[in-house]
Formats: sequence, C-alpha cells, structure tokens
Amino acid sequence: MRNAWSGHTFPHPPGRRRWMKDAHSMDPERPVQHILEHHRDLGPIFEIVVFGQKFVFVADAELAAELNDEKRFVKANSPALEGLRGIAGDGLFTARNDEPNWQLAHDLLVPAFTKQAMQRYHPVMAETLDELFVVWDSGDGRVDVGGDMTRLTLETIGRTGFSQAFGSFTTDEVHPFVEGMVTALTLGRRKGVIGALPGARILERRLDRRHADQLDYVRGFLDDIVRSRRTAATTGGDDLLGIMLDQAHPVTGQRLSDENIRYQILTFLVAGHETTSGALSFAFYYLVRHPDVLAKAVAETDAILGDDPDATPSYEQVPRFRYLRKVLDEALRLWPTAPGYARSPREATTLGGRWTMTPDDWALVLLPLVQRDPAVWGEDADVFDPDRTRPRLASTAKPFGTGERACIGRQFAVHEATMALARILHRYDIAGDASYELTINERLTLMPEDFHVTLTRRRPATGGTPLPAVEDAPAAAAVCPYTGSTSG
Ligand code: MNH
Repeated sequence: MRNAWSGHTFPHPPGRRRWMKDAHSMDPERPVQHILEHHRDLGPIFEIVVFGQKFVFVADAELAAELNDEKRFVKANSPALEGLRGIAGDGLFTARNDEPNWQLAHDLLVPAFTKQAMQRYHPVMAETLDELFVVWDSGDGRVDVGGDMTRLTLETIGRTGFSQAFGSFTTDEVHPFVEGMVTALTLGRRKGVIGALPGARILERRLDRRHADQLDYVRGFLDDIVRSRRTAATTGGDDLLGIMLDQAHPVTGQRLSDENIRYQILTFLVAGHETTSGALSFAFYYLVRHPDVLAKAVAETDAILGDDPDATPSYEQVPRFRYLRKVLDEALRLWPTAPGYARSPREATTLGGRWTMTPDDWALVLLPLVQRDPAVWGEDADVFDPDRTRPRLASTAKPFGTGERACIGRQFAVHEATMALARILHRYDIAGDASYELTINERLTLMPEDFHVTLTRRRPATGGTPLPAVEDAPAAAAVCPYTGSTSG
C-alpha cells in the first residue's frame, strides 16, 4: 500500500477502532481546525488513518525544514490533489513532478509573473478595486469580508490573466462558473477522500453523473474563453491566456495542448483567487481585533498616500507598505490559507534520524502547526503580532510552499493584497463586530466565515504623518521586497 512507512505506526488520536480506525477523531468539515483544537499533543509527527488511507502530519519546524530540503525531498500529490485531477488534470498545481506538461507550462508561464508583467497587471488591479469601492459607497457600509474579497480577487485574476470579467460587482448573484467550479472542487475533494475505498469507482461515477450539468457548464465556459480569444481580431496578448495560446517553448518549441490549456485556465482561476481572498480576510480580521496594529497600518497608508482618500499607489509604491506586508505575513503565519503541502523523498532516506521513508511515502507539512511551533516562535506563538522578530528556523514559515513547485503566483498575490489593504484602510474607517468569534470555512482553502465589518468613508489626516517605525525592515531599496521574509 502506498504510504505504508515500512509498517511504522506514528502516534495517533486515542480510541482507534478496528475498521473505522481514526474516523471518529477527524472532522471532514473542518479537518485543520479539529487538529488544532484536539491533536496538538500528538507530537512532532503523527498519523490519522481514515477511509483506508494513512495521513502522516508533520507539526514541527525542525522536521518541516528537513522535508523542505529540495536535495532530498520533492512535492508529492496528496489524495486531495489527486482528487482534483478530474478537473485540473496535469495543470500546474496538480501535475505530478515527472509529467512533461509541468516543466513546459512552468517555463512558458514564469514570464507571466515577472516584474514587467506585474507592472502591466497593476493598473487592472487598481481599477478592479475602484469598482469595489463604487459598490461599497452605494451600500450601507456593512460588508461581508470573505464574500467581497472573493469578488475582488476573482475579478482581478480573471481580468489580468484572461481578459475575462465575471460581473462580480454588478450583480448579487454568484457567477454560474463560480458555482460550477465550487461543485467541481467539492466533488474532487470527496473523490480524493473516498479514493482508497473498495467500490470508490462506482461512487465516483455516480457523483459525476449527479453533477454532470454543472461540470459540462464549466467545460463549456473554459472552451468559450479559448475560442473567443482565438477568434478575436487581435490575437496575441501577453497575459496568461495569450502566452498559452501563442507561445512555443524557447528551447524545445513545444506548445501546450488545448486540453492542457483548459486545465491551466481552471487552475489559475481557482488558485489565483481563493487563497488571496482568504489571506486578505484574515488580515482584516486581525486588524479589527488589534486597534494598535490597525492605527499603525492606517498611519502608514497616510504617510505614503497622503490626504487624498482616492489616492492609488504607483507600482513602485506598493512594496513600500512594509508594515502592511508584516500584517499580511503574520496573518498567513497563523492561518496559511493553503494549509499544507505534501513531500516525498527522492530516494529512500531517514526522516528525523529515525523513520525510514521511501519514495512511496509522503508526509503533510501542516503549516498552521509548523508556523506556530513554540520551539521556534515562543510560548506566544498563537498570538497575532506583526512586530515579532522572525526567529531561528523562521524559514519553515512557508505559506507559499517550497522549492521548484512553490507558488508561481506569490508576487501577484502579495502585490494585489498589499495594494488592496492599503487602499481600503486609507479610504475607510473600519469597525468590527466585537461579539464575532472566528470560525473558519475549510473548503479547499481556509476562509473566515460570516465575518462582517462596517466601513465609513474617512478623511485622511493631512500633511506629513511620520512613517511608523518598522523594525528590521530591509534598509536599502535594493533588496527585492518580495524575496525577503517568509520563503526562500
Ligand atoms: Mn499559489 C502553488 C499558496 C496565490 C497559483 N500556492 C501553491 C502552493 C502553495 C500556494 C502552498 C504549493 C502547493 C504544493 O506544494 O502542493 N498561493 C498560495 C497562497 C496564495 C497563493 C497562500 C495567496 C495568498 N497562487 C496564488 C495566486 C496564483 C497562484 C495569486 C496565480 C495567479 N499556486 C499557483 C500555482 C501553483 C501554486 C499555479 C502550482 C505551482 C507549480 O506547482 O508549479
């Protein structure tokens, strides 16, 4: 059996049953929160066996650092990722390391995330925010943070990557593509979980049949995006879609197939918005919970943007919001919206000096635990504090993953989220609901649930607010603002 760990059994939740194993001690609706609430005492590495599948979790920064070592380990496709292959195929996120389409698509699409590319996306990101502000200004000030951040990030990736708008700001209804996508994703996750059970194929086919209409709609929608670009009078374009349709690999001359392009569009539309909207929502959650942090953040926006509430930062100004960046990093430390990634050894090895691990074995780096490891972050590891100094082994805080298969959209996400935070905090006074208790929706990614704030237009303070002190900020602008703190 795959992931047998040479027969080794790790610590696991108490009360394991003979057939159901650990099913009673996992929560399919909120697996990550359940582990944080109930299983933090299982130690640095533990297992949960459900539905005939062994999941090995790493909670410890030292072990995570080992798994992050690209010389010894590579990305593994967890069952959850494999479950998505029905709709995302060998798209970038779900491709297996040895599939030729990974390298091909990676090489073709890296240029879509360079500095020059980001400079092209910048005004589109700014315009999309303007449209959100129009909606907010015509409302009563009460805002569903998760919902509106999702609208914002979906519009942004749709427009920047594919010249595809979703009308998120003109209607209250969810775009049918989004609905279909969510169905497809939920389906994928369920398939991933049941995959190891006898009879899974039959169940899977039944699930597919039940949702056939929605899945067909998604497929048709993706085909339309491709078709309308191909028939457009002006072909070309240097956005994601343009690159995929028009460019050949500079060395091999190979091109992406139509099927693979569909997989990539879906991959980027999903990966390009879910995680970023969650990150923004958690940042707002912590900001309204910490008035001192909020005040510092607002002061930074006034110092950089001045007294015009509609001021838009230039591309070059965005990385100067160093304190906002710390807020974002700290939110992603506590609640990494993509809560983990799986790793396998390149060849048989020993993990932690003790456990034999073969290329058939994989472990999940469980980021919400690794990034709160008290050995690294101290006893107050669970506390939100953007000013904390990043200690030894802080390099295991990797909300964007690690190595060759790390997030290709990291700069995109950080630029988009920083600008959104800056402009929103500069433009509105923001008040939370004191009685709100954080509950997190775990769909594919993490997202605060039913979190609302009240916005009122503000008039930024005029004139020379001094920049708030930001400790250990890189001294010279020569340091790339994006490759600094959290990953490597
Ligand atoms: Mn993103 C891979 C987190 C924003 C597109 N992303 C990953 C991985 C993590 C991750 C973790 C690695 C998964 C693994 O090892 O199995 N991503 C994030 C977070 C944000 C994010 C926390 C926002 C915050 N991601 C984005 C954006 C885009 C994007 C924005 C696109 C515009 N991510 C990807 C793609 C991959 C990926 C594509 C797969 C890369 C590869 O394997 O080559």
